[in-house]
Amino acid sequence: MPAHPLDGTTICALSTPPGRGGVAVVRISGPQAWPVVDALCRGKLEGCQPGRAALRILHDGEKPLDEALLLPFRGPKSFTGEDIVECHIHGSPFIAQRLMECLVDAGCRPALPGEFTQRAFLHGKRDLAQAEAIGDLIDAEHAGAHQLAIQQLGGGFSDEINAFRQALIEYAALMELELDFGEEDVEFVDRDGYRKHVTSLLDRIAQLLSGFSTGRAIAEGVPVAILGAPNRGKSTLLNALLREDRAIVSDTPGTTRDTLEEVLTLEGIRFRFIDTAGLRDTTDDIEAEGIRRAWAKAASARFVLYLVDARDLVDTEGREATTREIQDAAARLSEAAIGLGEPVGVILVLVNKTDLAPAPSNWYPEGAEEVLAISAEERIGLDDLEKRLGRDYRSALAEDRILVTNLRHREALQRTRDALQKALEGLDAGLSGDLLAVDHKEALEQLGRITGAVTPDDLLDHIFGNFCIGK
Ligand SMILES: Nc1nc2c(ncn2[C@@H]2O[C@H](COP(=O)(O)OP(=O)(O)OP(=O)(O)O)[C@@H](O)[C@H]2O)c(=O)[nH]1
Ligand SMILES: [Mg+2]
Repeated sequence: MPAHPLDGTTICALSTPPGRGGVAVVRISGPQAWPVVDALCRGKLEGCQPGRAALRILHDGEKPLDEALLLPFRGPKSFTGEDIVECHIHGSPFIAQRLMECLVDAGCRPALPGEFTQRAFLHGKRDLAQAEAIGDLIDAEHAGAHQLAIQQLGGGFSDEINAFRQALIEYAALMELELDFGEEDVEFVDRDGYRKHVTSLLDRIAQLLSGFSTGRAIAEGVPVAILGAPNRGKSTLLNALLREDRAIVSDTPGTTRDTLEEVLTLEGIRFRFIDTAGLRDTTDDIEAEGIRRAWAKAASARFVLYLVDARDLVDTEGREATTREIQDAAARLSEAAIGLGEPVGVILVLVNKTDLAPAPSNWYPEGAEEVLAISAEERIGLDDLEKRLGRDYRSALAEDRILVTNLRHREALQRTRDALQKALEGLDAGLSGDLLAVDHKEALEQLGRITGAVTPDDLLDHIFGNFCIGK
């Protein structure tokens, strides 16, 4: 069980990655931050100005340990809201280790993961959603994830949640009044106004929730499944997209037996391309398992690239058979996605091997969103495919839309929605204010959990426990 973060202790941590480097930063936060470092540099910190760097010799007992650049801050004008000293030392693991030992000997405590950010939250420097965004920012490995985290850190999402809460708090107060005047049967809450307000709030929450899968896909990588009968060129396409000979390609149908997933970032959006086993009826158990996995991956993908062979589309009969095949696949995928409670992925039909036969014009099989002509082997049409895949995600990011990516936030929004819906039902049933207040307050509480206005301690420990030490 972590120590309580506001227990009056002074914490210290190496905030840069362990190991050798040009510079390492050791951070100290808490009431003893200044005096402890002051002692290490023999009384030469106290006179320093907060926010101004000072070059000082840090001592380890009698001996100099390092020449360090000290950056002191005075709370509340600091990241944590407490007194802080950052020691920028030379990046030697030995110096960092010794400095940490000296600090602990002087009464500091090594910080727990995320404890600096947790203190920032508890001192009101950041709300919870913003504090989580710091974690996401540190974890961001590609442009899309980075942009989402920066947006959330900016506080737009928190502002919106706070505005929701503010309006609900006013209604809650009026409901309380009705409770006080319970005997006299007066209504302080304007029922129509309340209904309108809650309905528009529900619309906005629905919008935020529907953006979740987009936000999540951007943060984690957009899953794109490559699907189709054997020999259509699925593995060739994966290799062509990756520009690397990753999957085995051969003209033997049934070459790919298992799913194979590779990550690729295209113009800032990260994709997870999944090559799958060719779909066909088979009596081979292993192949059948591969095909089952292919369907499962496709059902939860945001895009399904359904490959067909241009040579099968040269006559009407072939086109009709392929159309039926795609319709069946589309029906199967949408049923599976609904079963999973996921949005149905976009099916792009790729007419492959157009180096061998022309792609038919005016052929739009039902169930497919678009038809693109490509040659995986000759790398024809791949630019258009890449553009199409990134289009919606790039524009979602460009519009600066608020995209919920955090599961915890989604859950709180869902519970808010459920509670507000119940309140509306209660309103329709003519419930009195005190009864409405129960669901209404539940909605308020759930919203409050997002920004941390309402937070059980175990939730905080869970959130900050996933951070790195020193942040
Ligand atoms: N001419 C031509 N041949 C291609 C093209 N794409 C793939 N091929 C060939 O088609 C054959 C099958 O390719 P694969 O990529 O192994 O096909 P697959 O869909 O992965 O097949 P399975 O793994 O068996 O399901 C190979 O001989 C490829 O070289 C293309 O655009 N043009
Ligand atoms: Mg293959």
